[in-house]
Amino acid sequence: MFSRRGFLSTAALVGASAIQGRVQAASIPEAATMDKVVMQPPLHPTSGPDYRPVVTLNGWSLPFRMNGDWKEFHLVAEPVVREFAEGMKVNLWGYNGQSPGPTIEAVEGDKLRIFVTNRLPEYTTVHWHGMIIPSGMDGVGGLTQPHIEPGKTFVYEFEMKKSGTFMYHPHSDEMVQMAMGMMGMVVVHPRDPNFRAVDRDFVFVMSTYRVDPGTYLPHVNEMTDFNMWTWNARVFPGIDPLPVRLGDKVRVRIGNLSMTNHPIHLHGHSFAVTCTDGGWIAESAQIPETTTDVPVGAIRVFDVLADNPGDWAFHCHKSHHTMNAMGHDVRNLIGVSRKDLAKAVGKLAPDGMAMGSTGMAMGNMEMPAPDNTLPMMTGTGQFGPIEMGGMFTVMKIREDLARDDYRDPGPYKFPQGTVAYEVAAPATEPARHKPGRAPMKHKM
Ligand SMILES: [Cu+2]
Repeated sequence: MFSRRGFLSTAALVGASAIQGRVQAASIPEAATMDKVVMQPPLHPTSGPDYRPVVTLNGWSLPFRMNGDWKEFHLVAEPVVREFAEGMKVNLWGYNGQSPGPTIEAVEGDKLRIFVTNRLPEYTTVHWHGMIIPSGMDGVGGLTQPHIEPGKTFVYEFEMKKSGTFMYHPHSDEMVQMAMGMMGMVVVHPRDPNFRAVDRDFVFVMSTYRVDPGTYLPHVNEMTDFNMWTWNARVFPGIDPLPVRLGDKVRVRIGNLSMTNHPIHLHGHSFAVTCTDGGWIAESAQIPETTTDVPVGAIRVFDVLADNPGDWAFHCHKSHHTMNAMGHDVRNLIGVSRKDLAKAVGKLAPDGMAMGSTGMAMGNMEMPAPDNTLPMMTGTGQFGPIEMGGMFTVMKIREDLARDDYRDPGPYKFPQGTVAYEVAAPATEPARHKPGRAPMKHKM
């Protein structure tokens, strides 16, 4: 790739590498930017060692250039507008046009040089979560480096000592900057392409926001009562599906930079956690699971053999985390007479609606919503309302997907006779078997 450095004399080049490859302003690589919120095709490397690239849910990988034996990236910290799902846009801070920032991909043993330009209204740094790097590259403002003031560019240089999955985020006014969406993932591929090789490799980071209906900015001081539970700053139905070919070995890498844990559950399969931000887990130590808890400030990577075709729900198992904007201060009205309730509500609020007396299923209900928010539960499948939001998407396992095809294959065509079905049943209460023995007497 073209660089100003090409004009420098050999002597200057030798001198440059002698001082640990420190760079001059003239040779800062271009900063790529992204204006789309859908998963970009895998970025196959055109230089440096080969690897099978990952795909980022609703995201992309940052292009790099080779400069000698250094792999150079350029991150720009800046305000961005992120669409959480159609109908809701939020003013966040991120990197290179989106929040979260692009995924950085490298290979074990690579020498990385990462330029960070600060276009925020306050200072920042970048911390490289989980990577084994020199202390002065760790990005803790004040402790290991001066903060990067607005308008300034800093350079981080380190060798990727081990393969695995890592994250990046500021260590500078951290509460505000993370609550504003500043984060991204780092994937370091093994030098040996056959080590734990998979056919498809997905990555995303979880973050949460409180954005009150009708507003456009997260409350950065919120600690617990979030209303937007996101994967890569997207909520269902805005989260990309995971298209997979039947028989593929699939890897899913999940980071958690929210303020609570998320038990992540995949239907129809069992998987094994194979890697954390600390490294690879020996095969003998892996256990079969269908849900894995991803703690705060941690990464869990699972590998699964996609041997069961269909549309498989993939979601956080905390049921409040698969909802969008909702109030949590609502009483349980199940079993309360709807007539009495409507009367009472009518007195207080003539346009009010009594709901909740038979549950809260909202599938066929249309309610006017304020601007810039999302329904609590939403989404439609081929059989009706899905009634989900937040951290929910679908792994779509199909026989006929091409190798690098990550396009949404649409709804699953269920083979005849494989879908749960209704039977004719009498309207009266069916006879129930009563156990023959006498009720137990409790001894106090
Ligand atoms: Cu959750």
